[in-house]
Amino acid sequence: MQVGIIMGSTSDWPTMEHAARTLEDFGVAWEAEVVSAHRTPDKLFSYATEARGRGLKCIIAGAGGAAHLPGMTAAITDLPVLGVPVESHALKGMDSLLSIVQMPGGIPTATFAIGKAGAINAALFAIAMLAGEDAALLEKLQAFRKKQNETVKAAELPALA
Ligand code: RP5
Repeated sequence: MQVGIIMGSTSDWPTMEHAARTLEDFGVAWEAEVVSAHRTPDKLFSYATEARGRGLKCIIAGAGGAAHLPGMTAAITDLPVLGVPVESHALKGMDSLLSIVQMPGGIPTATFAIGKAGAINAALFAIAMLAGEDAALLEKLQAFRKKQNETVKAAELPALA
């Protein structure tokens, strides 16, 4: 596996599956697991400790509310950790965002947008990192960006009602 996707709860999967789908579309090998910083701290410790040795190149971690999973993962492993704030019911993900982004100096955790866009962008960011040493993957990323550019330019606005 190249990219590990972890999340605090099965309830995060509808958001985090967008990261998995994006990696899948680019042919990047991924795995996904529920690893809760609060409910299964022992699993978090072993997952983060073993990640580099198992060959993972980075970890995408999604969590909502008191979203300590990305930061705690980054505290344990020296792999790049890409944090996705999952939209919470009570505070719409602002709690998740602030929990992930406000890391103390010394333990960097990349932070993406709340929800689906963040999950997709975390995967694209992981792909961009991996593409530095993978010419075929770089070609796919460039083709994706070119197609996106063309699609947006070709889009037409609806007529007035
Ligand atoms: C966090 O608490 C999870 O990441 C999830 O976003 C949130 C709620 O979890 P559940 O109560 O739905 O399991 O740890």
